[in-house]
Amino acid sequence: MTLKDLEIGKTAVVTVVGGEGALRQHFLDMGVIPGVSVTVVKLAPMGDPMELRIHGYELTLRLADAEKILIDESSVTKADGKREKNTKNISKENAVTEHPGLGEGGRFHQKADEHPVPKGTVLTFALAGNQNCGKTTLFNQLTGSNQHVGNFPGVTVDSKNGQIRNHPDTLVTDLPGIYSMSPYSSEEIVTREFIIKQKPTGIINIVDATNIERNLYLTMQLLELDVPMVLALNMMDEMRGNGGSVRINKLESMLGIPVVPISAAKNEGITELINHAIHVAQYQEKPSRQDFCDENSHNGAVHRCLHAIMHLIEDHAVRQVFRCVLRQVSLLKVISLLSRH
Ligand SMILES: Nc1nc2c(ncn2[C@@H]2O[C@H](COP(=O)(O)OP(=O)(O)OP(=O)(O)O)[C@@H](O)[C@H]2O)c(=O)[nH]1
Ligand SMILES: [Mg+2]
Repeated sequence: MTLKDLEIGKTAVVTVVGGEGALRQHFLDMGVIPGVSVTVVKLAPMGDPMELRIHGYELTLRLADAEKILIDESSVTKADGKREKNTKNISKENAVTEHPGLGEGGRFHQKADEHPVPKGTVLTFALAGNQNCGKTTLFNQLTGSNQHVGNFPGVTVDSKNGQIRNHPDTLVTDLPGIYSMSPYSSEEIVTREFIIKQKPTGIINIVDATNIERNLYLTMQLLELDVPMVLALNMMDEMRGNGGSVRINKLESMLGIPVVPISAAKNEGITELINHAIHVAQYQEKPSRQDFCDENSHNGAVHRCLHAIMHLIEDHAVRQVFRCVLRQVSLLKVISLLSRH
């Protein structure tokens, strides 16, 4: 049975994620993975696409794509109709948490590694996060603009620049939502190209606090870029409204970057976020962790496997880069020869 055949209001467990190449990767990036429960919320008026609920958020899929996802027929149940919230693992005992102030980020990184940018340099920030996590709402708060905000994914399709209020030497760029650094749609390519090619001085990674697990997939990939980064944990008003809380300190020490709880819609925590973002960019405080491999997990088996594979492919990756450079050099030579004759 495929996801396309699941009736409205029914829930089932995904068994096999089909499709090939970029499409399959896109399914996985969006959280459609074997073992996950998925509920059909509704169909569009013409019957296609279908709106699904997965990991507590809404996802829209074309029927032709849903057909590529197999579900366990015996797992089909009627949904209770309530929106699932990811609050089950959130402890209330840490509702009020202290977290490092400015300059205390040294807890997570070596001061000796800092390379402050020269005074007067324009600090450029990319607003990066999943679709519909509140990037544009935050952009409007930061810059005083009035860009279009909407409660559905894919509202922003191009980048927009603005200066952070009262900080003339800054430029912040609102970007289309992205699930991972392997882009699928053209809007996602805009975001990836901006982050990789424009090399912003800092990244403000917006994470939906009501959907931390799914959002952190992109966070992990952004951390690997080794660019100064702050995590803006948005929608805290909704999280609190659900009776939940987040252990900010723990999250910070696990990720090795400042985490600032905010509500972009209610203008809460924005000044603190700006101060942290400017601080990490100014002092080029890079994330302190990139390797999240736990040496003790499963007696170190996962750690050994991952590092063994990394070791095996490292020379191939270097060779690939070397080949690309050689190809470009030869191309330049041909062009210069042609232009001489
Ligand atoms: N409750 C609550 N809602 C918020 C908050 N921030 C944004 N929203 C709402 O979330 C929805 C999405 O906001 P956008 O700012 O358009 O999100 P986006 O990340 O720019 O979305 P895309 O451009 O589509 O990727 C809107 O309905 C906002 O009003 C917040 O802090 N709390
Ligand atoms: Mg937007």
